[in-house]
Order: sequence, then structure tokens, then C-alpha cells
Amino acid sequence: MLYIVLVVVPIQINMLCHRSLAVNAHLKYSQPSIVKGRTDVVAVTPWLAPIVWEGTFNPVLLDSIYKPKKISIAVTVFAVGKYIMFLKNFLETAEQHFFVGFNVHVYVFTDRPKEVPEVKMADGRQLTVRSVPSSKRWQEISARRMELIQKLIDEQLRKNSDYIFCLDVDSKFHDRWGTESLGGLVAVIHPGYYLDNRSKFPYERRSASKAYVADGEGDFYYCGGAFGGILEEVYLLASTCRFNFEEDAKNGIEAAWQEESHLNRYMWINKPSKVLSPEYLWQDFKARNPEVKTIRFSGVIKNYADIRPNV
Ligand code: UD2
Repeated sequence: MLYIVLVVVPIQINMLCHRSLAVNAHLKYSQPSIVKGRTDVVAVTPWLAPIVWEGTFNPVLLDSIYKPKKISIAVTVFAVGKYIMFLKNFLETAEQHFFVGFNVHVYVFTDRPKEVPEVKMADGRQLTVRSVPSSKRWQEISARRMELIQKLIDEQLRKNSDYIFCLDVDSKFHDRWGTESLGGLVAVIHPGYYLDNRSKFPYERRSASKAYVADGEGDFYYCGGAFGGILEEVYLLASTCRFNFEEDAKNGIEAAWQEESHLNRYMWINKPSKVLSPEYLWQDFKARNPEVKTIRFSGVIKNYADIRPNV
């Protein structure tokens, strides 16, 4: 007897998202130029990934391209222990500036679910709380994020999201963070080092570590506090960083800046397809440099001794 087996192949929504950039034929916007634009910053990497700065994109045009695609953006944010105190500000300012008008699903990982603040969210936006154990070491909390992001993508996100951004909670939004940031693998340049020679970057310098970047190597120094992209790219990043972190642990090594060191090694080997300028993660204690025309997201000033479980 002949059996016919029907295999239904799921259509990868995120692949469709990248196939075409169609625009509404009636949309009016200013004429683009290839000879006039910002001259004080570099807006493309040597591997031809855009570097997003204010004045290098048209937000209305970009939103009109992505709106009909009905994309969904997942956000992960960890608020373990006393870091729960930062969550309200993070969520409230995200409502004002982060992908306004788009579907956004925030996943809060915390050991204090009862302390998650009630924040009114617009239509199409929602929040889910995931319980995680507390920890006695901040390094562990920071580093375990990769494992939990990997699990979240596996268990939940493939069903309902196209893109994911993983953000530090001790931060807030001040200005638009939107569709201009979308890409396959998205990294943010760290505000503390972008004017420095790469010999000064705080990469992991011990060759025994899986996060090792040798002197004279590396492109930029990227933030551990913000990264993202399409699900499969972030899945690969998170699973690789987690694996490398665990390999290091077996050998008694903890990289200089935990998962940020592993992320930097990963982004050097696997070049990001979009790079966000330090506008996308500034630090409140730093004066703004002239090339930074706007600050979209920034880390708030905090007293580590008061909020971390260990020093
Ligand atoms: C940097 C990075 C951070 C991470 C860390 C290295 C930026 C702006 N920040 O910041 O992402 O790479 O270096 O480990 O790039 N957390 C808790 N509870 C804790 C401790 C941490 O929830 O007790 C979470 C929380 O979401 C926080 C994140 O881990 O935002 C990073 O920890 P941090 O802000 O203390 O790290 P920091 O400021 O050294």
C-alpha cells in the first residue's frame, strides 16, 4: 500500500521580512542624496553594514516600509534582586520611544515577580514575567542571560516574534528607537571606547579563554547591554556565547566582562549586519560628545555597592 505523507513546511516569517522593502507609492518624503549627508561620522563599516546615527535615515520612510509587514519585536530585560527598581522607568520610557506603533512583547526575567510594576501599555504591546532564581553573584546574573535568551527563543519566540532585542534594565529611553535598528545581527557600539585605539578595548586578553581577542584584532567594542536581530541570528549568538562561557567555567576562567566579552569575540568573528551608534546606549554620567546629536537610550547612574548582591 502506498502512503502519501504530507509535510507542511512552516514559512519563516522573518525571512519574508527581509525579502523586499516595498514602500507605499503615495508616500512623500525628501529626496535622498548620495553626495550630501553627515560628514562628521562614519555611517558604514568596512564590511558594508550601516552604522546608524541620527541624520542617516528617514524614520517616516522606514516605518512605512515595515508597517505593512506586521512585524513583532520581542524584548528581554533582566531585573534580578534590587535591579527590579529600574524596571518601571525602563518600561514607561519604552512605551514613549521604543517601536511606538508596532507589536512589542517585553519579557521580564526576575526573582521578584510580585514587584513587577503595573505599566499601562498601548494596543499591540504586552509584558510577560518569567521567574528566575536569585543569585549571590552579579557576574552570574549577567552571564546567565545568554542561556535564558536561548531558552526563550526555543520555547516561545519562534511562535510569535520576528526580531528580538536584549537590553539592560538599568537604562531608559529618551528618544526614538525604532525600525532603523532592525537587521539580521545588530550590535551597539559602546559609548566608552569608540574614540579609542583598539589596543585599549577591554576585550578578554587571556588566550586560554574562549572570549579571547588578540592585540591588534577586533573592530569595535560593543555593549553587552544591548544587542538584537532576527531570532535565528540571536539564537546562534546566545547559544555560542553560552557554550563558550561554560567551556571557560570548566577551565576556571571568567572572562573580563562576562558575556560582554563573549559577545565581543562573537561579533568580531560574525560581523553584525547592522551597527547602532552610541546614541543607542549612552551612559548618563558621560557628557555628550558633539557627534552624538541625540541620545536614544542610556544607562542610568547607579551605585554598584547598593544594588549588586556582591561587590
Ligand atoms: C556592563 C554591560 C552589561 C554587562 C556587564 C558585564 C552595558 C551598558 N552594560 O554593565 O550588559 O555586559 O557590563 O557583566 O553594556 N542584573 C540584574 N541583577 C543584578 C545584576 C545584574 O538583574 O544583581 C542584570 C540587569 O539587567 C543589568 C544587567 O544584568 O542591567 C547587567 O548588569 P550591570 O548593569 O550591573 O552591568 P554593568 O553596569 O557593569
